[in-house]
Amino acid sequence: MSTVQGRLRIAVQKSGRLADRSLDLIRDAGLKWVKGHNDLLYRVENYPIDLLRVRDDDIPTFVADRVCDLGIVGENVLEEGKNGGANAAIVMPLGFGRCTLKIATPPTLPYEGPTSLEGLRIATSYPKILRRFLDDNGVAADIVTMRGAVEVAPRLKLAAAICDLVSTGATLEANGLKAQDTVLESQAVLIRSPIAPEPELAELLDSVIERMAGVVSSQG
Ligand code: PRT
Ligand code: ZN
Repeated sequence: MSTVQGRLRIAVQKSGRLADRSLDLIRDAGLKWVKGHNDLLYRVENYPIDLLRVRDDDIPTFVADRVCDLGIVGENVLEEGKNGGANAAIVMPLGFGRCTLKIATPPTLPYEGPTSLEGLRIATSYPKILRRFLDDNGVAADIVTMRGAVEVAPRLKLAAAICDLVSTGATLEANGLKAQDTVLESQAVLIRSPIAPEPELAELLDSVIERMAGVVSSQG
């Protein structure tokens, strides 16, 4: 899918945990946008660039297909979205949106490592990443995919354990669950399309990436 429009596009989360920090980074890199009457698209005034504001889950596909040239998304979403084809590539980690995808268990389940999950049902919003973790550890277990509220699954007897994102740990604690093994460490990353932009935009793309890298490194 090529977009012959003479403008670069950057995909950012419309609202949620990464939305504000993503726009901060883009602003600090020197891009000035105006909010259009169209909520989906913010137009950058000082460069031929548009910001596409979407659900984070859509960002890897948009960037893989070059609907957008760049995107900002959590590594967890990027990993889960990989489809075996030409995927978006990570340009650099951005140092925000940090979290850890963890196995967590109720006190009634003795846990001594991944093999303790053998034959059990595990609830998660990240079935592909969890399956790879289980396979890597030689564990056969059932996965129940839930869109949200994964932490209530053990109480509802939907699953014996869960695999969910953790940042402060407050959600696990409130639900009487204990964090166990780490399945994936994640943070927001800048991704770029495997498909090059029109030649006249290539230099601009490189310079935007360079300026974002400068902002990230200045933040330590
Ligand atoms: O609407 P859209 O689909 O765009 O947003 P979303 O609801 O799918 O995602 P959102 O905004 O919740 O999160 C966006 C990204 O932020 C995630 O993909 C992660 O990369 C990152 N992130 C960082 C987190 C967390 N920290 C986090 N704590 N995403 C989710 N959580 C949830 C977690 O699932 C659990 O429910 O927060 C709860 C745990 O938090 P603590 O602090 O209690 O441990
Ligand atoms: Zn999402």
